[in-house]
Amino acid sequence: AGLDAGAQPVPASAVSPPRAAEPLTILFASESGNSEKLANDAAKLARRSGFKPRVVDLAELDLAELPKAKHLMVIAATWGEGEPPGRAASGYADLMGPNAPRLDGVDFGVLALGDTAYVEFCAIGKAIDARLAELGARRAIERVDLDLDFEKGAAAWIKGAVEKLAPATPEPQTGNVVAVDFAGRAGAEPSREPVTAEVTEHINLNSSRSAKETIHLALSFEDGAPAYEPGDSLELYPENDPALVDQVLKAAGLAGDDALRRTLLSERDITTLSPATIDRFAKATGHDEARRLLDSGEARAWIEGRQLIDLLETYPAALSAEHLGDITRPLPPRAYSIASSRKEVGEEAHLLIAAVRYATHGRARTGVASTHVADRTRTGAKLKVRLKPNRHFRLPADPATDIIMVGPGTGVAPFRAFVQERRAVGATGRSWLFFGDRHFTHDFLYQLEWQDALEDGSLTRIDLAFSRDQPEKIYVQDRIRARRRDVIDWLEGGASFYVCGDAKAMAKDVRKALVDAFADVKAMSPELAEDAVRKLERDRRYLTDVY
Ligand code: 2AM
Repeated sequence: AGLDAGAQPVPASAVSPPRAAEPLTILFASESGNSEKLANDAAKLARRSGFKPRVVDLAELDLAELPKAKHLMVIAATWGEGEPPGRAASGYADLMGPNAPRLDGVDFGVLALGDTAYVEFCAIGKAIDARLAELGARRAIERVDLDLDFEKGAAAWIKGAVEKLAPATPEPQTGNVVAVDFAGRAGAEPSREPVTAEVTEHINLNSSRSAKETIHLALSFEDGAPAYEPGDSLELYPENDPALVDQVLKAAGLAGDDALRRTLLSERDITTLSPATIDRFAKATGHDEARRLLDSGEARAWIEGRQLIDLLETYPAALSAEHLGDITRPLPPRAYSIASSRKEVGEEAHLLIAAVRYATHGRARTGVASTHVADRTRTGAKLKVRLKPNRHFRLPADPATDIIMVGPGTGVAPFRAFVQERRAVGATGRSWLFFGDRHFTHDFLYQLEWQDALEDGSLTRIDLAFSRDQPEKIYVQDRIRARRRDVIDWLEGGASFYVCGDAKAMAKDVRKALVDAFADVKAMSPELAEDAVRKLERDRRYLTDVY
């Protein structure tokens, strides 16, 4: 009882669906949990509308079952450069592949989540939408593609989809039926409301001679820390660089507009440039040249390494404040893996944030949230944060289970939480960390803590890969290869394997090293070795938190 704390009383008909409730399959493909949460929200709403919903992760889909779904709702995220969420990769490949079954008689609709900062915006949702139709399913609901600020659009799409798919003779509906709490305040889940945190520690863990700057941030909370678990993230609501805000205002011919300046500082995304941004810019300004850039097909190449300021300076136009509002999207929060366990740090949460700085097209660029923290936040400052649970990146339920953790750079953050947690509960399972960064002397994040952990036994073993301390690059995957016998031995003993950090290269290279390790140690064919890793993934013993 009381699970739906925020919901209104609902009529009995909606609480107990008719016996012949319509089955509804809600299929999701999720990386960071947004699609999964929406799928669960949709299920709640559908249940109240007389459906018998079944929520299925594309990562676990039995494709042969799909034709039996009469109603199919798909909520699919696109990850990085147009890729499916890692966990769902093989399920997605199967759906796209030649052995996918016919889906005649299935009604479907797709909700696509993505990020317009990437060129292949919502590519996976689009592809699934096309594929389902190709397999003979009937598109009952038009697809909608949503950017990072998806919450309202998603709630509206789900409500519309449930209504459209609803059985021909629906249960009598009242306003209460749709009064679902999309903010996810169900009693069983921790609060996901944004809260204010105070910075109590702000320490650069790299030495002053390092090229890197990685900030250890300790946050405290007036009303207690959000109820996070090791593996969860905190979303941080950043502010833009004031100097960049001023450049944007100047380029738009709006310097001196203080109200707009405040809005741009904390509410609008003034860095991301996408074809959609250029399109909105061309519409707002009637700028022919910007329109020609889009029409020429060169826009994607031009966007590479460029940001909104480049657009404004390349295609000068006098803009109104309203134009700027139309062109930019809301400033999204950035998620960081929590680096602490509440069992060790109490009502605090620790984050590990690497300052992002680089130069492209002759201009210095900075990561919005990371330099907000590194450059414009000090001890005593307030930050707005929100808990982002990640129930797919969890310690084994049994503390006697061994764990192998691979976390170079800031990827080590959740493993500090894991080790703290396992120390606090007196876990008996062994823990093995693979850490890497550039230089031992400058970049060994939390070095003393790992040494302590080795001493007190909460860390059994550490292997280090300092990439730039010798002429040739040495990475964590090279250490895994070198230790492959022990790695496979631990896995055969039931260990779970965790990877956190860079998604583009590192996570793929590490996975490949593990496949190769199986092939070599177990004298398996490459195909069987791949299957062995897939089995670990399916059994949730190979878990990733990558970005
Ligand atoms: P590099 O910067 O010398 O290339 C943390 O950022 C560490 O990850 C650094 O030592 C970095 O090395 C390393 N790194 C870069 N690319 C990697 C990859 N593909 N796989 C594993 N580690 C990588």
